[in-house]
Amino acid sequence: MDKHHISLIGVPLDYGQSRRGVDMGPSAIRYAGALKRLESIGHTVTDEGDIQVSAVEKTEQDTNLKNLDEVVTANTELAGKVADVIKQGKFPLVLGGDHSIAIGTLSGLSTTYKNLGVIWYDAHADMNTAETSPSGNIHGMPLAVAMGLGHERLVNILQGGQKVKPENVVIIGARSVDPGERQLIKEKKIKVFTMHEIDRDGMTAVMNEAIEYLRNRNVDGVHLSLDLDGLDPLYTPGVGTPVAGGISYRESHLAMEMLEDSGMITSAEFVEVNPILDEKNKTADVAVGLMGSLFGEKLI
Ligand code: B3U
Ligand code: MN
Ligand code: MN
Repeated sequence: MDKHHISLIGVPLDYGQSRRGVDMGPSAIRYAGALKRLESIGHTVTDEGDIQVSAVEKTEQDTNLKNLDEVVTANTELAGKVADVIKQGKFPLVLGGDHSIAIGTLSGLSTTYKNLGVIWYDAHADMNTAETSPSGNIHGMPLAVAMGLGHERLVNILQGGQKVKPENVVIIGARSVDPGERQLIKEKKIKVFTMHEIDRDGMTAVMNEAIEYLRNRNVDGVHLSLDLDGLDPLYTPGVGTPVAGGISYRESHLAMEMLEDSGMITSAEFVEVNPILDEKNKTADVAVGLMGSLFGEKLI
């Protein structure tokens, strides 16, 4: 995989949650200058355009897997696209869209990576299933699905079974975890750095430990799944489910720089940017800034 040849894939999907507007995330991130920013660092960038998502108005559904059909359709297409991009040796950089798109991204990645590491940068654990979800929103389920848990139509996208091993997952920034997720984290012994560890040990120690942990797992690639609500809503107000007390702007840049220095990241996605809830595209600007750090932009 050539980190210097990046493929941008937009996924204008908002069916994985209940607030409209996150489907405009890819446009907002492009508008904030993602392409130019990455090119200015010296990378070659191909914009693959957007995955097709039907724009039908949602109706209220009494189900614990809201908009399942739409989420499955878009993620199936995304998975195929991601699989193609890696086969061409390019770095997939996926722009959300709500976090349910990680289901497609990870399915696509699993065609090549057999021992993939995942860094889940998020206020939430996204490890619910239809049985444990308090909302029925699929964006709260993708990490469980990637581990092979959840509705079969989600688990079987592209190919059946587990796409990511629980012991290869590191969650960073968690501070809003549901009871069912907490149980699953314990059962699967997931490595989680909550805000407690970040406050107590500092981001440098947390990232060093996360990188070391994944190295010891002998992963054949590492996917960064970055939910902008991992940061404090002071910096990224344009997200559907903001949670106070989050990771700072500076800690996040440091984390991205340390991941770049580690040389281990082989794919990434930036999700949950909702321009309707945002203040002058601030959240998309932060996303693009973080991409700069992740792809090697230097301060001097
Ligand atoms: N855990 C809750 C809330 C949530 C998950 N992901 C986001 N919000 N962004 C749920 O609905 O599963
Ligand atoms: Mn998330
Ligand atoms: Mn989240």
